[in-house]
Amino acid sequence: MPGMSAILVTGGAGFIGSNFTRYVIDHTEHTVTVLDALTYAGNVASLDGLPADRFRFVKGSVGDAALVDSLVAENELVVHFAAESHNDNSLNDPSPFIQTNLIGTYELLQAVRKHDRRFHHISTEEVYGDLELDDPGKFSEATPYNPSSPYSASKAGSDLLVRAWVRSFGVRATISNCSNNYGPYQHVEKFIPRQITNVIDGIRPKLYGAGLNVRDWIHVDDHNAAVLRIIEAGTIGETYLIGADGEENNKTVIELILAAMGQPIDAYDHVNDRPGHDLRYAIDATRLRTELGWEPRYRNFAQGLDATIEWYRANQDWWRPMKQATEAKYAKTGQ
Ligand code: NAD
Ligand code: TDX
Repeated sequence: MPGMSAILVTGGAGFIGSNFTRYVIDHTEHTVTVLDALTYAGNVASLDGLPADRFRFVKGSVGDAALVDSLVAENELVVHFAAESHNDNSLNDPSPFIQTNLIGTYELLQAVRKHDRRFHHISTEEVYGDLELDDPGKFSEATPYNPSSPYSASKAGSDLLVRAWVRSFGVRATISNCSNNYGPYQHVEKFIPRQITNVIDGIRPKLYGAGLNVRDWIHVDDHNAAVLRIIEAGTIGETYLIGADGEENNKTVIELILAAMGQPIDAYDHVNDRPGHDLRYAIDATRLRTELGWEPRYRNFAQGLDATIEWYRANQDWWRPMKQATEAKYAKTGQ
C-alpha cells in the first residue's frame, strides 16, 4: 500500500500492536485508528506521544459488532492484533480466549466482508503445535494445524475463519503466523520481561520445569516490518510465516539476562512446569524472504536483549503498575 491510507489497528494498546502503530507512523504516511478494549494487557501509555493528526484511539471491543462495523467502514485496511495472548491465562480461564479470539475475529470478518475492506490477520506459530528438540524440520506454511493450549486452539480457529471468509465470501485477507516476539512494551507476564523486571526488583528469575523448551525469538520491529511488507505485496488469501532463525532454549535466555544484568548465571529458580508445555517452536520463513524480499534487521539476540533490558530499566513507570498483580497470579499456580 504505497502512499497514504487509513488503517484500523485492533489491539493497538498491546505489545505488538503499539509497536506496529509507532512503526507505521514512523515509516509510512498512513493514518492509524487503534481499537482496543484496554483489558489487563492493554495500556494507552504505550501510545504516548503519537501525532494527533495521524493517530486516534478508540476504546472498545472487537466483539462489539456495531462499533466494529462503523470503524471498518471508515478505514481502508484492518490489521487485527487484538487477542487474549497468554498461554498460562488460557489454562486458568479459557473463556475470554473464545470470546475475543474467535467471536471477535468473526465480527471483524463480517464487517470487512460487508464493506469490502482489506484485512490482515495476525497469528502465531503456535497453531502448528510443537517440534521435537532434535527434529531437523521447522514449521512452514504447509505444516498441518495441531494446537496444544486453549490459546493456540483459539488462534488456530481464528485463522480458519479467515480462510473460510476468503474462499466463501471473497474477503481480501492475508494471514501471518509469527514466532515469539521480544522488545519494548511487552507485558511483564511474558517470559523475557518477567525475568528482567524480577532481576530489577531483586527477585530470582523463574524457569518452568527443566527449561529446555526452545522458542524462536524475533524482535518486534522485524515482525512489524514483515507485516507491512505482506500488506504491501502479499498475495490475497495466502499465509506467510514470520521468523528470524532465533532459536534459544529458556535456560539459555535466563542465563543471558542474568549475565547482562551483572548477576551470577545460576541465580534463578526452577518452578512448576506449564501443563501441556510446547517443547520447541521453529519457523522456516523462506517464503517471506524469497517472495517478498523481507530480511530481519535484528540479527544479534544478545544485543537485542541488552537494548530490551535497558528499556525496562528506563521505563519503570510503565511496568510497575502491572508487576504486583502479575506475580500474585503466578503465585497461585506455583510459578
Ligand atoms: P498483548 O496481550 O500484549 O496485547 C493484546 C491487546 O489486545 C491488548 O491491548 C488488549 O487490551 C487488546 N484486547 C484484548 N481483548 C480485546 C477485545 N475484545 N477487543 C479489543 N481489544 C482487545 O498481545 P501481543 O503479544 O501484542 O499479541 C498481539 C497479537 O499477536 C495476538 O493476536 C497474538 O496472538 C499475536 N502473536 C503474538 C506473539 C508474541 O510473541 N507476543 C507472537 C505471534 C503472534
Ligand atoms: O516465568 C516464566 N518462565 C518460563 O520458563 C514464563 C512466563 C515463561 N516461561 C517459559 C514458557 C515458554 O516455554 O518461557 C517460554 C516463553 O513463554 P511465554 O512468554 O509465555 O510465551 P509462549 O507461551 O512461548 O507464547 C508466546 O509466543 C507465541 C506469546 O505469549 C504468544 O502470544 C505467541 O503466540
